[in-house]
Amino acid sequence: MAALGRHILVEFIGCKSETLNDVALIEESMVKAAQKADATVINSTFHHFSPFGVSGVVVIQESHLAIHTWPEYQYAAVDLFTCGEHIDPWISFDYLKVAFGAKNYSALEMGRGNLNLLNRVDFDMNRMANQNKNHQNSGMYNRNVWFTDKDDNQAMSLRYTGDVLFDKTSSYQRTRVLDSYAYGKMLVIDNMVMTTDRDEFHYHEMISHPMILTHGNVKKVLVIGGGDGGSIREILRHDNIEQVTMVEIDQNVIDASKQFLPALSCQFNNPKMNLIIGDGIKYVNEAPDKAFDLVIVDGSDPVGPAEGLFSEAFFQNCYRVLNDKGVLVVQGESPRFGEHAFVDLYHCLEKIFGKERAHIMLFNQPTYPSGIWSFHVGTKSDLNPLSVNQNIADEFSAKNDLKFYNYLVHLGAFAMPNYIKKMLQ
Ligand code: SPD
Repeated sequence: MAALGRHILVEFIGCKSETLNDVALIEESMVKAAQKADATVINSTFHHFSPFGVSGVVVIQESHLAIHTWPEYQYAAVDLFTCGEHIDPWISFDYLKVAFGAKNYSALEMGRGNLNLLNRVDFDMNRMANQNKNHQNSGMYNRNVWFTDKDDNQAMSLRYTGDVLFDKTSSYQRTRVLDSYAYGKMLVIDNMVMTTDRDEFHYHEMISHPMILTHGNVKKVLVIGGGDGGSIREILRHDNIEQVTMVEIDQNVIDASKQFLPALSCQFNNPKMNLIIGDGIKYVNEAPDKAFDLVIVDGSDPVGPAEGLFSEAFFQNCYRVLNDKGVLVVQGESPRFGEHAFVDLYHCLEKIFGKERAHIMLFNQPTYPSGIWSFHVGTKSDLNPLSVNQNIADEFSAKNDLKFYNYLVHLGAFAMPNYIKKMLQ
């Protein structure tokens, strides 16, 4: 029977009760089930009932997957609805059967939109879009598609066009570029916002200028990660710099940025660049002692391939490869969104560099969950981040037409609110 969509009504019986009451696990399984079938996930929303049970839906480009669970009966009712030739909803079915530990099941497939019963009419999207292009609020073509970066309790969402401009999965991670309405092109790795066209300058100016200007004579730099190119763009504004070695684990990140974030990826061909596609942890392990003035860790969050970038062994090696006046700057997570990683990192650098030589910069980053983010700093000498020269900092800012960094922003970044001071004690 030729039909527009395939709808499988599933009964999963004898599932594990705990699984059917775990809203995060169910959402993750449903999203994975969609991805396994090669569907494009647009959004998901899940809800836990009191005292137990979960309801939720995953909206996919090709329709939706929905569920309601009754843990007390070890039962889940699932709808798998897909349109289009290339998606097989039975792949999602097979995945969920295992994920929920179903001892028994029944499933009924229906063709939806039987083509023997339907007549096609002349519905020309392009013509109608042209007619409506001045009616921004008509809502007709404004798809309401959101990307959400979240943990179990907090989230940051950005509305985007629904188009995925770049989508590649390496053995390390999935890299995407989405087109957001408020912040332009957005680089996403494994469901976390890495950077966006319109607020990237907060992050990239702050990861580089405060400590380069404080040091005053940085020549050799090592950047771990940073494949979007934003950090090297800022680092290379400093005339003293002789060489920047960048070790990025995933070529896909560089490719995505070169294709869709040209304002960030504009310095990869700079003759001072030594770009290595490889494992930054291994590189630092093997690098000679005292080889760099500055090491910048522009990594992702401490999950997946970036987890090792938050380990003590890695920072011990960073310390070793810095020369006697060397400085380490590390992407330090958020005191609000990643409190444990934030605190642990501070204590780790405090242990390696010494109490007086571990510092934190705070800055706002609108597109990261909670909006507040940090860089952690370790200095091998008694370099005081507040000793930066005001004229030099402000002249550098003005000459380069910087959008975020200036002398007072520099000073303010090192000021810790009292609740964060307490957190760090
Ligand atoms: N949650 C985002 C953590 C920051 C990751 N690094 C971003 C790379 C920008 N160059």
